[in-house]
Amino acid sequence: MPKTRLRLVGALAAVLVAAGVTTGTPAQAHERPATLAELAHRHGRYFGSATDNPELTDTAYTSVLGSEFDMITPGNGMKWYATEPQQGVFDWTNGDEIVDLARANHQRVRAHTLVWHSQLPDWLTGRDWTADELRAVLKKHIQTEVRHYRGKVYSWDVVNEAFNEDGTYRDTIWYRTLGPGYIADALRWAHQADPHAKLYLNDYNIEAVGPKSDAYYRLAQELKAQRVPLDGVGLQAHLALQYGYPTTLEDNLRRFSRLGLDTALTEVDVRMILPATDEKLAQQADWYRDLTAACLAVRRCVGITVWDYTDKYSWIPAFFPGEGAALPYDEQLRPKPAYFAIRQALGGK
Ligand code: 9MR
Repeated sequence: MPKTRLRLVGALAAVLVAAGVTTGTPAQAHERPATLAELAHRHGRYFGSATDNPELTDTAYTSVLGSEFDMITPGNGMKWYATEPQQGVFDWTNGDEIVDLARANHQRVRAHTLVWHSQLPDWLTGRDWTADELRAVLKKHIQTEVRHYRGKVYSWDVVNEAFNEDGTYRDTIWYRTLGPGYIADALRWAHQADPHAKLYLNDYNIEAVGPKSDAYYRLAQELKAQRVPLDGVGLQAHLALQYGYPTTLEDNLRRFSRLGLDTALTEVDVRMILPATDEKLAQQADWYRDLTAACLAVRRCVGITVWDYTDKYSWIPAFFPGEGAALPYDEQLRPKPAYFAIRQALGGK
């Protein structure tokens, strides 16, 4: 095209853009700041939040949940006590409610959790089982639940919190009765039931390199060597200002990546001893910024999920009396310094 014609076309385009004619997107779309999900997406990551059924009647809450995040984890609705309250009787009410809401909001779901020692129904914990009986109970639970959500969830936390702090196996009904092989069995059964779901092991206090994360590293190596279908390791990241930041987080994520595994920060919160001061909130913001940057720095760290997004619905005050203020939004659903620090780490304004 000759130069003058080019200049004319350019000028015309500028006029049309100024008039809002050519872009096809409403002018507000450009003014609205990008959401955490959109910012994370630019890095090929997701940004998620846990939620729980009782909160879903709070429309101010669900409005932010539905817009700011692109991955949802049910905090309780898919746990054993909720999904198989009597042996062989399954109840999908709470899990389905969250999956349906996520679908309506075009969000994916990190499903949580199939094999855990906690929040089990009484029929399961209230009697003794032989290994054969318990194996059959576990297989049926896993396969029925995974099949129910087949094609509807991105991933499963298949086994949750299997190790002690010193890296030995946690003494649970599963380990005691079935031995350590229950983990490989659970992964294989889940994979049969939904071959496309990403299968994770998930735990807390494994953000830093240390005895507990070493145990996961060794187990992951073994499982990979045996071709057990393991896709990722979830680092819960329930952090506390008074215990210090896990400075080896990035190295730790990287060593799992090198094994050919995905990693994710799955239940992030950063609690503090109350009252929350400006200083503590600023330190908390630094931690959120740093952990976000650590995930972005490691190729196979696929995303970050906060363990609910607002202090209004955090689990912390009930479990750690005198502590709280752990999440990026305060109890009035106002973004805190931590929220802006995450945005900054994600390259947003
Ligand atoms: O957020 C969950 C809370 O509502 C429950 O009361 C609690 C019971 O243990 O479980 C919470 O979620 C846990 C998650 O399932 C596994 N990692 C630790 C989380 C916080 O306890």
